[in-house]
Amino acid sequence: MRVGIIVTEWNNHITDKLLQGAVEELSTHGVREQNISINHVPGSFELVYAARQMERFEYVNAIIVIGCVIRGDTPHFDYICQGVTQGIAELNARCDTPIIFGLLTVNSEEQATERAGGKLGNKGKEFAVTAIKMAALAWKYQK
Ligand code: DLZ
Repeated sequence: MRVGIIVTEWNNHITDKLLQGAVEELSTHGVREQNISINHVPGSFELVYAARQMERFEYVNAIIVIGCVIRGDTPHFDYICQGVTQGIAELNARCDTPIIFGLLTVNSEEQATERAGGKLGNKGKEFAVTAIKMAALAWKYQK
């Protein structure tokens, strides 16, 4: 199994931990390190384009996009969250490769930390398990 991961530089103190959790979980389930392709993008808004390019040009069985958007004082939060959510949903409806939505949308730094290896665990591990399950589903329906 080959898994692509796209991860943001924005809030990298959080996204690096999610990435680490995802990679560890994938290797626990037998995905080899050389079969995990990792790409970085500046921010969450860029995840959709990168996922589309990866879907088109790289052979992977599932793609995980990882980002973290923290609510601020401007409407930017809502625009980014909406853009990424809609963009990834549209790609999933159109493409053959499942794309896993690993975007934390949180109100505070504290909420992000809790989900990136803190008291609520590491969501990166959940993204990895979802990727494996969806890759298996995609394999089942391959024509
Ligand atoms: C501009 C911006 C802001 C305000 N906040 C975040 C954030 O919390 N998380 C994130 O991943 N990216 C943020 N960005 C950057 C945008 O996603 C994007 O990179 C820029 O608008 C350039 O397209």
